[in-house]
Amino acid sequence: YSQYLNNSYIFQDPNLNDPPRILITGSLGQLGVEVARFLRDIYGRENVIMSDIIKPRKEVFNDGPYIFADILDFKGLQEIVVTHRIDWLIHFSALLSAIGEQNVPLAVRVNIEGVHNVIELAKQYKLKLFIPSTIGAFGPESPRNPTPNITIQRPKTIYGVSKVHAELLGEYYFHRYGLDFRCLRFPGVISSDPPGGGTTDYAVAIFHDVLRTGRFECYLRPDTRLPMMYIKDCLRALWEYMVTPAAKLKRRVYNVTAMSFTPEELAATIAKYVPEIKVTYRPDSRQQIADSWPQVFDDSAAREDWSWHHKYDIDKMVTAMIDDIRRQYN
Ligand code: AKB
Repeated sequence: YSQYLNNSYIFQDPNLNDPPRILITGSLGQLGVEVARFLRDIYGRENVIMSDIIKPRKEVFNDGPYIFADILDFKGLQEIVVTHRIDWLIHFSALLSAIGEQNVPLAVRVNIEGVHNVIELAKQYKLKLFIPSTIGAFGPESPRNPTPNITIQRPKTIYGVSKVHAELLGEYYFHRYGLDFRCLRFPGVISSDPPGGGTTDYAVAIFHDVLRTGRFECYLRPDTRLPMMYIKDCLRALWEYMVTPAAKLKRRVYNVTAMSFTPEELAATIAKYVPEIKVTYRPDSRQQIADSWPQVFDDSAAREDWSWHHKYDIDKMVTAMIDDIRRQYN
């Protein structure tokens, strides 16, 4: 990621001389490991502390600091913030859309009570707080093509409800207490690390299955259009947004995206590079979730206010993913 150090944007990052100490919760999920690697490259290995309640693979320990943190234990979190002199909190702990429906009480605890804890913690210790939101924060009553930054939000999953709750609570703490709350609504994020329990996961699983077996059975209909983004764009969006001076921000919650495609279109693009690919379709309960989500995401506010721009379209993403995964299996 050192290419970003040559990017003119970084010269606007006032944090470089005095790097922030960053805690990432739920850091063993799809985004955590990559975000930690990315921010360690910029701010130094020791300044980015990964945390979770799971015992990680050995390599995670070798890469930099990793600690136990239970987001439901407020006192434990206070201790971590004080002991490790935390300045930024990146809060990834959450049950995603499909898995959340299978265990609603747990999703309420992790996704809602967890947010109560980190938001109060961030207020007490004046931390900059990032909580991701999602296309899943919209529902069937929202305009779907395109879905603007501000519109009706009546999600039908507990995941979506918990994300709207986080958005509103964060905005409230910003207005009421001046909390530096920042939130991006991400589309499906595509990376070679497997996600877990989401509705957009097919767009990752297809690469693993096709490159191993040549086949893929998709749990969504071939014409299900959803917004998506390659991991490198996601990491850059998060960091560029975090270092944007507060004066430039007209809001605290922004839609971001890079592309929109259907399973059929993704399969056709992969077939350019893996011609023997065979995809079949067997929709399951995730279809109903996908049918209630945005098809095309309007992220013009992020593009205007802090110059967000994506670099990966579907073709570039597919070639990058094929390279990433071939390297993993070789
Ligand atoms: C999911 O599918 O649940 C997530 C998301 C779009 O937030 N990947």
